[in-house]
Amino acid sequence: MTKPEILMMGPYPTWDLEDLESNYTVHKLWEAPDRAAFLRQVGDNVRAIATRGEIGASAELMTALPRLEIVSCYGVGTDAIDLSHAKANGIRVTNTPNVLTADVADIGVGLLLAVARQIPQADKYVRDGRWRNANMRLVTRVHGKKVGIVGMGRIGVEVAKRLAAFDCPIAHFDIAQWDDLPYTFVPDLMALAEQSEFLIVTLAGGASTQKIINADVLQALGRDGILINISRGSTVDEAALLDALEHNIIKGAGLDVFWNEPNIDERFLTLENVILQPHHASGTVETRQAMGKLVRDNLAAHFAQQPLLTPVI
Ligand code: 8YV
Repeated sequence: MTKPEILMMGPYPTWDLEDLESNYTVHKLWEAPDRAAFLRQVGDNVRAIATRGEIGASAELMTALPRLEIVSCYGVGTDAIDLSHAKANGIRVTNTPNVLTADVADIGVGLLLAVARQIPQADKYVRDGRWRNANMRLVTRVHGKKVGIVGMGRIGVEVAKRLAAFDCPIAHFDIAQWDDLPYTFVPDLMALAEQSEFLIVTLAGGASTQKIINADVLQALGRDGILINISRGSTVDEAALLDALEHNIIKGAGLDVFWNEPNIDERFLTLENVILQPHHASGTVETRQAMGKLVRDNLAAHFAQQPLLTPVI
């Protein structure tokens, strides 16, 4: 039997690639020197796309694949996939929810601790031999501080659980109010920023949340405030954030995500009050194995005409 042909948008770990290559004919778009020519060459036979959260799949790409049946996304965020095009053309879409939630929440808390307690700076302080001459400057406490969570989905709830254990009062803002949560709902983002010492963004990306963290929100968070972003770069107005960090409008930021990844704005690189992560919140061996398995299981279910495990549409 001939193997179904799939288009991979970006690299996956070897354990996934080996498995995919034994079940499918895999076309690696990221390795093609001329993307358009490659798509003209293989596009007619491609029945599935295996993509990643931050790469997605555009309408233009899907249109170049006339036999496309399914887009399987290695990631929970589907904001970079043109879902309305997929829906209109009967293309199924799957993602990898749940398996990465706890890891992303862990990094949210880790970044907060790293920024407030200046853990990377302290490490450098010891390595540079400066400890021998003087004690390090004092840093900011985390436990007991007021936390505002922007976006109370699966990841927001896990961040809240963790910081509640740090005795932090938790408040949150979201488009919809969840009545069954034991945290204060604040229906106005500006009010949440004003009352919070730490603001943690866990929203989904997309047009409705684009630049929701703007200059006014950062001003409201204030000079003692810390911003953590583990959502999408698009949720933050990056020019406003850089200005806020450069002029001490806020105290600091911990960022896993950016506009224009991986070629981030170089102004971040010279700032002392920001901790940077390479979009790696779900990047543990355990979680990436579970994400890859879910991508593969969704594809296998589709080609066996079984129900999809985690359908988006
Ligand atoms: C992954 C993500 O880093 O889940 C998402 O939406 O963006 C991340 O977990 C990414 O999809 C892996 O390439």
